[in-house]
Amino acid sequence: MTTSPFILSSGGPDDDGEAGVAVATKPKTKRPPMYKVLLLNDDFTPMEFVVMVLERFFGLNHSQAFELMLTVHKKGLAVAGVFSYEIAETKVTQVMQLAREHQHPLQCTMEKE
Ligand code: TYC
Repeated sequence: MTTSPFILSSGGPDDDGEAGVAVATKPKTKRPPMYKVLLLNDDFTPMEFVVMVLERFFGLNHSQAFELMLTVHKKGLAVAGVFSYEIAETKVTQVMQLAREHQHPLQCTMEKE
């Protein structure tokens, strides 16, 4: 967690010279929350289908996609990418729709980081 600097009012060309309580203002520059898109293992979805999904929707090259597919296969799940809420939701919808069209039980979910 990074800390933003505080701005203190005192001195400076705009100061009115009055004595008073120093006011500290925290600049509100909160980054938007990010979401992990998770791919879940199952016993039926073909490995090559998962590799194709990772290439098509997550921008991985073939060897990166194959490696991540194997991680899901062995560990049960893995993070396919981290995105803003809207982008993550779109990825999940795209994966689930394609899996349904091909009648594969592949599951894809999202989770706040
Ligand atoms: N376990 C599947 C199989 O052996 C392959 C697979 C990998 C399925 C990753 C889903 O998210 C997944 N055919």
